[in-house]
Amino acid sequence: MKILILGGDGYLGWPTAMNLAQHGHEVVAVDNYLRRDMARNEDIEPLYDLPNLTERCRIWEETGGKPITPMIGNLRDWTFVEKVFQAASFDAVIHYAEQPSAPYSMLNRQAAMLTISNNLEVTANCIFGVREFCPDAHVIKLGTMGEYGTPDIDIEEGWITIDHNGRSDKFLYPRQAGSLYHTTKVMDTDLLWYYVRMWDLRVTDLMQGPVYGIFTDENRRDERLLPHFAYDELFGTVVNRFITQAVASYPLTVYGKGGQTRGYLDLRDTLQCVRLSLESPADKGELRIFNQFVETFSVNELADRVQQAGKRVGLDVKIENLENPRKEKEEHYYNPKHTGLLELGLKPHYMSEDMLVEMLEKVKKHAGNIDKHKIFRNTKWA
Ligand code: USQ
Repeated sequence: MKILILGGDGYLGWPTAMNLAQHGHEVVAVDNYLRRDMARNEDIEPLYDLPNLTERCRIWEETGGKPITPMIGNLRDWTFVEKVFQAASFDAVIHYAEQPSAPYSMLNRQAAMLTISNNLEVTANCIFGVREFCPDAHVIKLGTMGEYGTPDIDIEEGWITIDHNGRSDKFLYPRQAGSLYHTTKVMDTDLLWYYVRMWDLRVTDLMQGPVYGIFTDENRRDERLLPHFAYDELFGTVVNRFITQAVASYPLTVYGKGGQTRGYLDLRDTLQCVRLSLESPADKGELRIFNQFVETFSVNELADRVQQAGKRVGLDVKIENLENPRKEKEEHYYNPKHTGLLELGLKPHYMSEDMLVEMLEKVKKHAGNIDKHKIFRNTKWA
């Protein structure tokens, strides 16, 4: 298939590009380095430096990978969007090109506006690009489990049938996001659903939980092919942060009571889920929704697992319950369904101690780059 990846430089975009190229697909990867620029502007360094997207495509090909074509530009700019969509007649468009951080979106008005404008404009441009240049293409949109929030009832896979006053109809499952970032993802879903109804687009919306991990089948051959690895409060997801904190002898930053429960997955499973969705596309006029995670953990459980894994590499990991900078439920019911991707053939990589130990060992090699001041900045959400 000819595949367009929007946001091809990111933590998920770059591993996806390599994985799909390796599986024989023709890949064009687009990015404007928004994520790198935002981090630089906030004085945040990643754990290790990485070459830019164009360089990484070159290194990938030099080390035996099948070609990935990079395109650098801003997808909010329609002239650039036209150029991108004219690069090939695409069978699928994978849309990751968003400001991806919940804490960043809560920083201040400017960060909020960037999140709203970027995420909604790029999603709209993606929809208009597909409609104009490849109306049969399958759009795979990275959504988030955070769209549902933490309701006190079971979370369905995207849709719910409601019986009301003796009549019944099917609706998008109620969404009540906990951050502005997550709210823009709710709005993305609404935009996509609207244009699925208007223009018969074919769309898969992947409601993904927090991802962890570094290694994939494609990046072990060369350090420069690794994904971005963030450990700071704004861009690091919780498991990657805890691993780094363990290495830096910084007590694991459990927010509040630590009962916050989410559905987690290994980076390698993101790649599987996207590829499985791609290879069995949604129908025309269908908004298909999958809940994309493999197992649920509370923050306390994650901290305990990292502490245990730390023992194996000689680390005495401490855990600290900090006053929660976020406004979220710290003890709650959480039972989201997630059978759709398993039915498509997903073979989960469950969180193992071996995997955590491998991450700890990798991060240890870069321990000299960890800046402890960047771990916790206490940005209040409310
Ligand atoms: N947490 C801590 N300590 C920390 C960091 C986080 O206790 O040092 C807690 C948070 O309060 C939260 C949970 O861990 O309850 C997960 O936080 P996270 O930062 O790993 O994930 P989140 O901010 O929700 O966002 C991440 C990705 C986002 C994606 C989302 C999926 O950055 O792009 O959409 O995971 S989900 O959480 O299911 O909405």
